[in-house]
Amino acid sequence: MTEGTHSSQPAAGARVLSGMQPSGDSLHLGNYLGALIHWVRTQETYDAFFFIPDMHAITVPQDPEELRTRIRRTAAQYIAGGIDPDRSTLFVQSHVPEHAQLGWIMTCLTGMGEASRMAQFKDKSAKQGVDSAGVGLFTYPMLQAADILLYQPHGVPVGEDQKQHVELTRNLAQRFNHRFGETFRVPEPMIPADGARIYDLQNPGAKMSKSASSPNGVLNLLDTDKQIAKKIKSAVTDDGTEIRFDPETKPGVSNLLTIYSALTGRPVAEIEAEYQGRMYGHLKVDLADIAVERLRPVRDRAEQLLDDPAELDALLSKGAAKARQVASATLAEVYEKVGFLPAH
Ligand code: ATP
Ligand code: LTN
Repeated sequence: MTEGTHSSQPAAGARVLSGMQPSGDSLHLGNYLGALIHWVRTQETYDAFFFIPDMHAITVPQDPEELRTRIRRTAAQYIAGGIDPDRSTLFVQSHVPEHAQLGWIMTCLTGMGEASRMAQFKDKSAKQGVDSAGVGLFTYPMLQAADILLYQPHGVPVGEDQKQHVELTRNLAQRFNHRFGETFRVPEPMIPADGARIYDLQNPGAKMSKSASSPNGVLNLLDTDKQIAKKIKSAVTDDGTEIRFDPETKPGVSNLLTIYSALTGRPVAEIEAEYQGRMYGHLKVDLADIAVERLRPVRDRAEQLLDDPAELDALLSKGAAKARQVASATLAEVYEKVGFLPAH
């Protein structure tokens, strides 16, 4: 993870925090290569907190049983993808009530104008019509600011699409500090410079997303070997035959090269050189093998964890207890600063 436009690398030992919504049955390759593997790397040097923003998930309608399943599935995939619950603090947002409590204070600190400028709200509310969008979708970024500020992190490892929310978080932290006295650390977004942005395999003009129109373009971490191989082999490629990284004229092949490079750690130029004079089919067959081998242990481990939900729940409640220690100290200071009376 290197410098983005205005993100800087926190020092060793610093704290980082991030989360991904439990909005699908499986994370996809974009979540894995664009977020999860970077989180895993941060564990080496930082005091890392990773959580499952289930309260954010209900900003759009959810089926209760399905949501419960998806929270566990997301947790299992965090761990299977390499998050070590002994090293990092892994927890579920709704287990730590301080998120909602600080979220309210952040909401009161935010202007209507600045909230209206949030791109994710504009996109998501446009999909369902602004009048029928829930107010929670509007206040989503303020809850996200609370998620972050409660833990006083130095850095927030996220994809480019979350930069605006981290920017709002910084503004709210500075505003609070200015109004009530120094309280919050102002966190930096940590946006991977090599930020593998993964595109839909069937529609390489759109990012790979849980809400994609066709399931064939989305490679899920929990797909079977057969599904993984099939999706890669039937990926849309471009006119011509040359295997060259050129997102403008060859978005399909470029996406496959990005995935190849991210899965193997080899530079794109080296892969291009290896496939010089060979056909798209060769690249796809090899990449299918690489993806199957790489994702199999992740899926197997996730399934193993999901076979024992009681054990998984116990792990999550241990994480929540650790998280609450930090969150409750921050919230107590905030309550005192805004002028609330002590409860006892
Ligand atoms: P949705 O379709 O519901 O918006 P999503 O699949 O786009 O969901 P998010 O939950 O918004 O995923 O994102 C979780 C994390 O994964 C974020 O840090 C985001 O930057 C990263 N991410 C999501 N999609 C991609 C992608 N296609 N390529 C790289 N990173 C991605
Ligand atoms: N909005 C983020 C999920 C999220 C998050 C956070 C990420 C909620 N709270 C706090 C980092 C820090 C998303 O959609 N990926």
